[in-house]
Amino acid sequence: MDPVRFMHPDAIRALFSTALSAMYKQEVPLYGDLLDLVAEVNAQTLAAQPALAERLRSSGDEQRLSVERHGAIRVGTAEELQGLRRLFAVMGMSPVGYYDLSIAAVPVHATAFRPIEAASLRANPFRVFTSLLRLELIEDPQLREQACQLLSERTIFTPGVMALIDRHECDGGLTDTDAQAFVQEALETFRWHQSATVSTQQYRALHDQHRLIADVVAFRGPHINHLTPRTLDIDRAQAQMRSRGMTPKAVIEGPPPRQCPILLRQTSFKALQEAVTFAGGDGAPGHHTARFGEIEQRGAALTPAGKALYDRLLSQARQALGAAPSADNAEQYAHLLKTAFSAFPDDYASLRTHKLAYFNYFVRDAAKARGTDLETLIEQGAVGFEPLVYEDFLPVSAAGIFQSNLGDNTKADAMTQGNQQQLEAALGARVIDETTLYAQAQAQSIASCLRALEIQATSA
Ligand code: OOG
Ligand code: NI
Repeated sequence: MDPVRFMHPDAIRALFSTALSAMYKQEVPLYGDLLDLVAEVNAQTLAAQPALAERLRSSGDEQRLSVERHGAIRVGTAEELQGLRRLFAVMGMSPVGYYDLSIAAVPVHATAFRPIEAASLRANPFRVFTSLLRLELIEDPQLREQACQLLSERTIFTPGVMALIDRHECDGGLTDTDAQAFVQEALETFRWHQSATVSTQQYRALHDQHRLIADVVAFRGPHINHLTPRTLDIDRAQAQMRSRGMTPKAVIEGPPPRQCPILLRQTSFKALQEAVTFAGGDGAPGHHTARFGEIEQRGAALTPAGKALYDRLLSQARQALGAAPSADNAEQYAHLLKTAFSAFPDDYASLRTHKLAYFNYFVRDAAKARGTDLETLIEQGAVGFEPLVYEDFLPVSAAGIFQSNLGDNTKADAMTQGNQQQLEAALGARVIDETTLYAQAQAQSIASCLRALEIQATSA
C-alpha cells in the first residue's frame, strides 16, 4: 500500500504566509517599503550587537526572523469564525488567548491563531489576530438587524477552500497539489474588495455607529487589515519610518526600551484612505479607511508574576500621565514609562531567578556537568538559558492600535465586560491559555537538557 504523502502543516503555513504577503504588497505598496526598512534595520542591529546575533543563531530563531509576521482580520458571525478555525487548522494554527477590546470601546473580542509547538514556531511563527464583532453591542436595534442581515447574505469562503478543508479533516492532511490549491483558495478570504456591499447611506449609518462595524459588515469578506514584520530595534525602525515619509503613531505601544526586551512593542502608521464603490443604482464612489502598516519588536514571554508586574507598571505610568498617550504628551509618557519600569529587572539572570520570564534551557557544555539539579548545572556552565519569545498579543496595545487607526475621535470608555465563553461558543472550541504553553515549553526544555546530560554521563 502506498502511504499518502501529505504536505506538513508548517510548510502549508509558510506557503500561505508568503502568498499573503505578496498579495498584500500588491494591495498596499507601502507594506513593501516597511518590509525593506525592517530588513535593513535588522541587518544593522545584528551587525551592531554580536551577542544578540549569537543568541538568535543558537536558539534557531535567526531564520524565522525574515519570514516572521502577524496579520489581523475581523469577522462578523460565529459561522465565519468557525470556518476560520478550520481553515487555520490546515496550517497548524490553533486559537490561543482571549482578548477583550471592549475595554477600549471597540465592539469586538478576539483570539490569535498561531502554531504552538516549539519546532513549528521556529519553522514559521505566522499568526493572525482574529476579531469577532459583538453585534449585541450595536445599540440601535434596526441597525443591528441590518448588520445581521448583511452578514447572513455573504459567504467569505470559496467552495474550493471548503472542499479542501473537508478533505483535510477526513484524510488527516493535504497532498502537495491540494495544499497549493488550498493556499490559492484561502487567499480569496483575505483579499481586499474595492466594491462595498452596501449603499452610501447604509455605510454612513454603520460607520456612525462605529467605524469598525462598517469595516466588518459593508464588504464581501474580512480583508487582511495589516501584516506586521518583526524588527529587532523598533526605536531605530520608528525613526527611519519618519525619514521615509511614513508617519508612525506618536507613541510606541507596550514596555519602554530595555536592554532585555519583554513582551511586545508595536507601532503603526495611520490607516490608508482607499477608494471604494458603494452599491446601489449609481455605484457611488467613496472611501473607506481600515488598512494600515505596523511593525513590532518581540521580547521575553512573562510568567503570570511578570505579567502582573508589567500591568501594574504600565498602569502606573498611564495614571501618572493622566490622559491617553498622544503626540502632545509623548515625551512625558516616555519618561514616566521609563521611571515606572525601573522596578522591572533588566537582565536575564534576574528575570529568571525572580521567575518573571520564561526560558528555554539548553546544554552548553556537557563535560562540565557534575550535579543533577538545574541550578547547579547552570552555575557550572553545563546548561544555558535563553528567554522564550513572546508569541502573543497585548490587549492594551491592541486597543491602542485599533484606536489610532479608527481616528482619534473615538470615545475611549469601556463599553462592557469581556465574555470568553461567548467567543468560545462562536469559535466552536476553547481557546488555549498562552501561559500554559510557555510553562510547557520551558518544562520540556529542562527535561530534554537533563535527558541529554544523563545520556552523556552513562556513555562516558
Ligand atoms: C487588530 C488590532 C490588534 C495587534 O497587533 O495588537 C493587532 C485589528 O485592528 O484588527 O493586530
Ligand atoms: Ni497587529
